[in-house]
Amino acid sequence: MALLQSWRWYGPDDPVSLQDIKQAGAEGIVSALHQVAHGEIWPIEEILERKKIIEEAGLKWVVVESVPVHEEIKTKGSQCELYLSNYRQTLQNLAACGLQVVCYNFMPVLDWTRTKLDYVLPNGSKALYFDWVDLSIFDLFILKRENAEKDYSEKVLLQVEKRFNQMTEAEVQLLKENILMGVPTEGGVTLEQLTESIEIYKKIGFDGLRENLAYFLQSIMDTCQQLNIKMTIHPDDPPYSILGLPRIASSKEDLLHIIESVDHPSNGICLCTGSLGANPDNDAVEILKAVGHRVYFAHLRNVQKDENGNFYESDHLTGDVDMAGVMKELVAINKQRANSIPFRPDHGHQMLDDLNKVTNPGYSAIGRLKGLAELRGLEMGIESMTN
Ligand code: DNO
Repeated sequence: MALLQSWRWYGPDDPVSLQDIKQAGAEGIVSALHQVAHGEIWPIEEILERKKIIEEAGLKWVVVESVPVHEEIKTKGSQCELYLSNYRQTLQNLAACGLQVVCYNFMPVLDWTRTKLDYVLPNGSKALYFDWVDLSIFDLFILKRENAEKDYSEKVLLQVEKRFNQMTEAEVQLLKENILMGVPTEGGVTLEQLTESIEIYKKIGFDGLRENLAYFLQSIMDTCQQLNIKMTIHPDDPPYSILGLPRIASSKEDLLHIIESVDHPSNGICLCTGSLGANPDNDAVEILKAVGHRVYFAHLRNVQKDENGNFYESDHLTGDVDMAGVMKELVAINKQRANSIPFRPDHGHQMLDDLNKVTNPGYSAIGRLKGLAELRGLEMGIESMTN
């Protein structure tokens, strides 16, 4: 039984069509109802409608990515119980439609963060990029967070002012938009909202956020068990605390803590090799070995870091992540499963014809097609050598 080759589809407005996805050779679709406001119950009719569109194209909706966790739950605010009850109802509606693998994250306010969405590689294709100096420019001069300079190395601080002074107004504006963007199609946050949230999370801190995650998981585990739903937490991307916000899913220790603190088979992990790989202390193979029994979904992507910790998203097979090692382990874990583990080529370079198109950052067709093709070949090669 091979891994389930999957593909993220943002829905009918995604510039990449279901037919494109079929041509890329994926079978499974990873999708979400991005039109539903965070925290609201996903209506059964809308889930069924999305499912029908996918099935009519000859594909299968295999993972829901994401059912966003409302900030009231993450911060355990006064409306927390209401949003927990909504979350459970959404899970019930999804299961009623046959959807049983759900991805989510517990990153405060911001989802994944990059400072540049069009980093040009030597071959002319474009990649997503994260740069600490740019992040500190945002933090110090745009967000103007109190005591922000304490969170950056001397090396970064030495460059920040000079680079900021050389930036045009348009470049500053773009940096701000990139960082505040969040998930495309779901809308980002404003500077004011971010500042407010930073204050709230300051009080919650690392331990408080861990407790809030455990509370969330405890509140939904019975529902998951009844419905046979597997929750998969997405690691922090990048795997660091940024802008003074705590992050609790960044390392092997964090992920082990998460699955042990609420020790239930439905409390699972989405192994995102690119997210984890951005920290030199993380070894994706070692992490997979430690938490593999709870991995129900994988994002396969690679990153190339420089000596200052900045990174760009590299080709799927080359970069700091030992993708062959990850695949070997994933293939072995998959063999012990009743259902194939879905994986998707996570992100891809904007290349060839896609350079002339507007697509969701990281989610153009051709770069992901290339990634999927390489990963599929890698899996097949590993399978043939182990059989
Ligand atoms: C980025 C994605 C993330 C992911 C969420 C899961 O490309 O991997 O936005 O979907 O963090 O909740």
